[in-house]
Amino acid sequence: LDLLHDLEAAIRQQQLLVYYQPQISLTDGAVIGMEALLRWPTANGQFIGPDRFIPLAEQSGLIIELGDWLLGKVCEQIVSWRNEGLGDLKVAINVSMVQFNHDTLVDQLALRLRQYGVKPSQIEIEITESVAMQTLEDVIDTIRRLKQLGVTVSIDDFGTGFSSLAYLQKLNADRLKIDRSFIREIGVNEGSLSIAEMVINLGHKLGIAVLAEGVETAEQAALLRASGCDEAQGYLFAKPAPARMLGQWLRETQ
Ligand code: G
Ligand code: G
Ligand code: G
Ligand code: MN
Ligand code: NA
Repeated sequence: LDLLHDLEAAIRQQQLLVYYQPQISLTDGAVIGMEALLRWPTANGQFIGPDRFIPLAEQSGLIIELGDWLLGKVCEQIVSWRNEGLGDLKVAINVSMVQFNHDTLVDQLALRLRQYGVKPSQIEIEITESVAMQTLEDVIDTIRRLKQLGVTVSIDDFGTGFSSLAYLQKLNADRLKIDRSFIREIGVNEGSLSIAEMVINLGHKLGIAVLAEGVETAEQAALLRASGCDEAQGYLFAKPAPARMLGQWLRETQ
């Protein structure tokens, strides 16, 4: 309860930070987007991780306000990168179960996009496989409305849930993100690359792009590329960092 109080204060006082991590095409090395990741710095110079405060924000309902704040910040950043001559970058935003199920999600997005002059195609909504496995008709309908608005949708942490092929096809997502736990074991145990290959083939059969999360070594990237994986994200390319550092990284690498 104390932590929730602190979180409310931190949001009100604009103390939360948005870090960004690039997503890279394995075909040509181009940046296809950035994932926005929340950070809560504390007075002693350490961070409280989103794994701790997002569930708290969800239980209290604060997540709706926090999500709207993040969306505003991300739009502001997209405009700022554009003004710096870095082009129209795309940003992926994580949306939790409570946010995804809240009836204002699509309207909130439409409003912010218009307010900041950001194209809908510059936003991707990441939902976890567990969110995607709730009441089928509702999930399909929300994804349909998001796509109608023009934003894209990815399924995060893919492989940790139990979606079927038929189910995935109905969801009509734009991207599958292979969970980090499988990528970590590539080169260590045989089964992990097989699982990654199955997800890649599954995605491609359905016309969905596939991104590997948590790529840390050149060997992992090479094996994934050879297996037809479209995109990757991970420490090998860049760690999540504040926007100005990403701007610098973009100017140096692209
Ligand atoms: O960046 P890190 O590995 O610490 O993130 C831990 C978890 O927190 C990840 O599952 C990530 O999706 C989630 N997360 C990070 N930022 C946000 C956010 O803005 N909203 C939601 N709902 N989850 C987030
Ligand atoms: O063009 P289309 O919307 O079908 O593409 C969806 C995504 O699937 C693209 O981003 C593309 O990168 C990815 N993709 C990569 N390889 C293949 C493939 O062999 N077959 C299909 N259908 N899609 C692929
Ligand atoms: O669940 P989600 O995929 O949204 O969360 C991504 C999380 O993975 C973030 O917390 C981010 O900090 C972390 N991450 C990103 N790249 C790597 C990586 O290469 N290795 C590890 N261990 N974690 C990573
Ligand atoms: Mn994510
Ligand atoms: Na993930």
